[in-house]
Amino acid sequence: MLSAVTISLVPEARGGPFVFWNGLAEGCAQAAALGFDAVEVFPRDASALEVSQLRTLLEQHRLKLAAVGIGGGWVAHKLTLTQPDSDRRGRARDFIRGIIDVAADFHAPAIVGSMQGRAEGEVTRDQALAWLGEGLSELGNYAERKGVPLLYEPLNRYETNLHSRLSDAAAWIRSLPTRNVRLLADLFHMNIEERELGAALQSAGDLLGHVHFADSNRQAIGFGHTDPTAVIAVLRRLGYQGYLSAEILPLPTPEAAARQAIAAFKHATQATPLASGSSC
Ligand code: LER
Ligand code: MN
Repeated sequence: MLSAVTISLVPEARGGPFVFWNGLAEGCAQAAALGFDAVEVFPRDASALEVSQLRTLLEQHRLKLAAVGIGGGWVAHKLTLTQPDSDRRGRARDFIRGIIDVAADFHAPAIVGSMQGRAEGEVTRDQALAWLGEGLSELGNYAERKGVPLLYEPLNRYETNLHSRLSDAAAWIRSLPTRNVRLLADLFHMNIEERELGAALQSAGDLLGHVHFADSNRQAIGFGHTDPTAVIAVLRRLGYQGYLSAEILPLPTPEAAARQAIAAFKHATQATPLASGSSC
């Protein structure tokens, strides 16, 4: 398993669960200094991502790109795959294709989280799921042609009413006419929605494509009350070799959050003792 830490490039997302906020250069330098394997980047849109700068920084710091979040499409542009206006749904797909193009150049997947939207107003849940399924199928196949999976992330009930549990989402994804959508398991959302983290991860099985490594209070693992032991045990049983990515609040400071996240990752995956001052 590999470690990753988040960098947000979206000013409108301030207050959100991302560790580094001061640009790619500073975020990559700090991630590398702390020993992360990769960064997960949250751009405003595809055109706002400085691809050549990112490539240089990743090479310079020997980092990989773990994934690219597409939530900027919702936060900054108010687009989702399930809006009643077909023109806006089309623009949402275009937006996501743009991110897939950029991410695929780095062999990284794009993440459909908040751009899944929700059923509300005139849009029933069945209708929203039909639109979401069409969107993910088309975009999943598009990503497949680029050689990368597409990640779909169930969110807690306060963020979506479409899929909030991994087992429901897994069954639904298996019913779609694409074989290229994988599940993102965010331990923060799961702490709200799942009866038991290990069993939920097990239900995702080989669909599991990415993990957001966040504690119950959305801080670094060890700052809340999640016991990562069972999580890691199940991930090992599943043969999961992907990322545990710290999509967490930058608390008490970005550096302290990142330091705790990498200490907890090493402790959980390599049985490394935690540095004094850390807990988990
Ligand atoms: C995105 O990865 C996520 O977890 C959402 O809660 C974004 O707010
Ligand atoms: Mn997440």
